[in-house]
Amino acid sequence: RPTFDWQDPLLLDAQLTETERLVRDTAHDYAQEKLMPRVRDAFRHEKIDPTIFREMGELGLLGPTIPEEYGGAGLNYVAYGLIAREIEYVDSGYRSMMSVQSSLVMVPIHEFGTESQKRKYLPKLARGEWIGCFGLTEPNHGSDPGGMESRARRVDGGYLLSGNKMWITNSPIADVFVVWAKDDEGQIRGFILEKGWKGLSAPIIHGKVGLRASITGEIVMDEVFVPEENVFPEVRGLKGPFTCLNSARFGIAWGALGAAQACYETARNYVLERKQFGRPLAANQLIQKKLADMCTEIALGLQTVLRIGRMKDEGIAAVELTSIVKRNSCGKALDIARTARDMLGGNGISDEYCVARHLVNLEVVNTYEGTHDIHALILGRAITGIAAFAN
Ligand code: TGC
Ligand code: FAD
Repeated sequence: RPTFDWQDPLLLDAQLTETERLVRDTAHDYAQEKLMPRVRDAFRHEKIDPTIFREMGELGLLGPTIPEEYGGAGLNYVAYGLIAREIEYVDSGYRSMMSVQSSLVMVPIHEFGTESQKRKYLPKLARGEWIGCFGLTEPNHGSDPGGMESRARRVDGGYLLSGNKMWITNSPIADVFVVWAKDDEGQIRGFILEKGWKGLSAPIIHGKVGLRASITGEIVMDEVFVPEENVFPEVRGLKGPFTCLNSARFGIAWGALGAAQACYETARNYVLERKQFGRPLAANQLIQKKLADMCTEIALGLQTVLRIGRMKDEGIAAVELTSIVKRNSCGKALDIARTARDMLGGNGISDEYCVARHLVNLEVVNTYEGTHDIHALILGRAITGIAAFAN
């Protein structure tokens, strides 16, 4: 009879194309050989290594869905998800660096940018020569970005941008800033800013207890002049930033399951080795139930993200599906990380093991790109036709 594979019970691998497997293996080898040896110290000391962008760029891991003519790898969404999963198996912070660059910076430039914006920015971002960030959240507007206070005042030859963005991944080391602000008509517009422009700064936010291998900062704009050629010409309203979020949230849905897998595998190996009361912890029913729950949730979660990836690739995925998987993967991964942390006892607290690090990272991942509850409300609106978050 067929044998049970505890790491891949539903045989995800067999459902992938040859190209997808190749991409997965490339991301896997990179993550294990180059990221894994760095992560403990990076997390412990909040140490950010910008060369990671160039390393990822060389392997085609940045902007993988962007067409080759603009420097991307021209891959499908499933391949993007597989990359996110391999990177986040090591650390959510590294996946954050990758997914902001890919989905939140390269996708809007590709979707909404002019031909010259695409030619100027995308190849350098794809190679990791330039680092990008995405400014939507503000100190007073997180879940409700539509209330943003940043303003873009029309002036001769362009716009003057003023306002503050908060909690922005990559901003202190960014060369390219995709920022959203309201114009004189109160419409949300997208702008590409560059490091060094007068009035633009990006102070670092210290003291994060999670996602410490990824740098986070503010974006402060004091009458920054943005020339017309750096404005997205057509897109108006929240559709702009939300289009980027559709892609990034999908990547997170895969990525969080990578972190969950790392916790599950670590917990399994630990309880097989560790003896209490004269026998391995793994011999106890309570322990086995925890492993069974982890294995089940990861396997079911992976089938769902794969299905939604295929639907995205066919162009038939409603945006609300992304809320189903972003919410489910993050919530389940967080539960798995907490349980794994518990199963390792005191050792689960040490950063010599990955579980506590994944746990605090996943608290962030469950919050950014729409909190767990905000995604419930997006789904609630789709199910009932009533927006619970609106007036
Ligand atoms: P709502 O009325 O729903 O929509 C306004 C306009 O946007 C359109 N739209 C979408 N378009 C494309 N994709 C989607 N998913 C879309 N959802 C909505 C919609 O059709 C409408 O267009 P139009 O033309 O009619 O104007 O707007 P709302 O203000 O009522 O929305 C409420 C809510 C809760 C759904 C929304 O604001 C929300 O999703 N809030 C969460 C905020 C969020 O996710 N922020 C993320 C910031 S970036 C980040 O966290 C990066 S972390 C990255 C990392 O480090 O990995
Ligand atoms: P709030 O919106 O104040 O929410 C607080 C709580 O209230 C949450 O539990 C929420 O679910 C709940 N809540 C809110 N509204 C409702 C409602 N109507 N009904 C019920 N409950 C509600 N943003 C960017 O733009 N770019 C980035 O690169 C980026 N990177 C980030 C990196 C990190 C490390 C972190 C922590 C955040 C990042 N963010 C980024 C911001 C992130 O998207 C926001 O933190 C997130 O959207 C939540 O917004 P908030 O923090 O203002 O919380």
